[in-house]
Amino acid sequence: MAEANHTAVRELTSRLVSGDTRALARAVSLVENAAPEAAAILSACFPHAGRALRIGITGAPGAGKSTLVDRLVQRFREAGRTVGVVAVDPSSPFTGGAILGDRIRLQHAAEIKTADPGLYIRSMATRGALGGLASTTADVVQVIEASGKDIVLIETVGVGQDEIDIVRLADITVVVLVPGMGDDVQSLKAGILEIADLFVINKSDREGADRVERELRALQSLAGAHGDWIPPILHTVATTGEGLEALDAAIAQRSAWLQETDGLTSESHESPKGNRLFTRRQAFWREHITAMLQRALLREVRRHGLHAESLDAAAERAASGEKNPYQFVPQLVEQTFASSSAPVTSLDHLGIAVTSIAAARELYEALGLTVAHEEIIEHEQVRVAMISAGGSRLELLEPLVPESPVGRFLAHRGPGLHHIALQVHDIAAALSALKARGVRLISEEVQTGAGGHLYFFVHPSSAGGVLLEICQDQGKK
Ligand SMILES: Nc1nc2c(ncn2[C@@H]2O[C@H](COP(=O)(O)OP(=O)(O)OP(=O)(O)O)[C@@H](O)[C@H]2O)c(=O)[nH]1
Ligand SMILES: [Mg+2]
Repeated sequence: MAEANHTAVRELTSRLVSGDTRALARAVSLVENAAPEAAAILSACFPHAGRALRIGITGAPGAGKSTLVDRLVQRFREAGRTVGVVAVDPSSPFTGGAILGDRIRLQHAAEIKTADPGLYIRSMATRGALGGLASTTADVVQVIEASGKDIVLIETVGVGQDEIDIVRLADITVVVLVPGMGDDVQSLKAGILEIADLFVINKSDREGADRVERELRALQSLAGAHGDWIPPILHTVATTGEGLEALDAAIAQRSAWLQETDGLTSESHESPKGNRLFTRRQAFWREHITAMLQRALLREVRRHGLHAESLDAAAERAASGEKNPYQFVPQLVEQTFASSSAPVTSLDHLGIAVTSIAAARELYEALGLTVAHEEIIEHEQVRVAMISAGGSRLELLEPLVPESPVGRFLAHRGPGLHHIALQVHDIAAALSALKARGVRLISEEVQTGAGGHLYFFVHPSSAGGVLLEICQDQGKK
């Protein structure tokens, strides 16, 4: 099964790397939906990604972003450059415009079918995915890049932190403004102003474009130092294509600027390590790796106790005051790390066959050890007494009848070490791993013992002459 998946992923990625649009579309869907194959797909795409120029286009709803993207795509394609487009959460129809001659409404995540193999257009609408929209978009861009596109355009509606995070993954961020915003320029999210590498005042056929520019310049001068790039302000009319040549040129200029060394590093000019693009990509990866880590850790915590249902239960108990989240969150974290640090947590106990527990326990009690509990296990016809010994335990076993397994052991070998019990995190995995190695087992299934305790036994002939019990850790007791 896992093997089949592995082969399927390899096939899919090799098809997408060689430019197969259907394979690309399928891989993007799997990644967007966080399918089980997503990690393997991304990993296989990584060596082929990172070569495209990423251009982020953000701005208020209806500012003309899609119309601009459409124009840019046309120009890039005419120049022979291949293009991928990701429209995140489009609220208005994506204009296939000049490319398709039609306006197409994208309600949900979907592809726009283009006859041009050098162009791939995708809309995304995945909100609330584990790890966030920005992280998912970054992954989708990786996959599109791996398909060999020269340029990836990312369109987002610039209203919130999500969008700021998304365009930050771009190498060049274009912020689109429109006349008639009036004082709105003042209220533009500070974040948006800071991330802009280029400002485009679209719909410059309308009145007030100059005023927007004046306000923008005032804000820019207020903001003070810019480093050595002052974001240019361009005027466009996306519907007619006016100003697009200048925008194209400004993008090229910014792109060339990114290839230069930033003067801060001592790396040689030839080394990509010294250039600004590298610095920008490094900042991107720093953020993306952090997001990936958060996602991976959350997944791990969920595997170790915080399932979706128990999150609801925990929330309910926190709201009712029954459970203190400031205590249980650190506990959950500790539990996750304690149990994921090694495949075997500890030696759970040593089982010792005795003729009389009453007689045997005296010795341990004289040593100051306490007998935790004593009970009868009916189906094994044995009485057991557990003695805590540091982090581990001793289990005294007294047969109830001579024909019981422990009774027969005593008859053959006399009192002494009967078995060793190791604790594992995943008993089912341990069982199948041993089965796969042809290890001789006492029973082929996991057994349930007293108090729901899960265990199975490995035959001494496969375990160096000692009967070996494998049991599931049940969280520290
Ligand atoms: N007058 C004028 N209209 C424009 C211009 N650019 C775009 N439009 C129109 O503005 C409307 C919105 O354009 P879109 O390109 O869909 O805008 P958008 O920013 O992608 O919109 P969302 O994706 O919904 O945020 C459409 O009716 C366009 O035809 C322009 O330069 N001048
Ligand atoms: Mg749009």
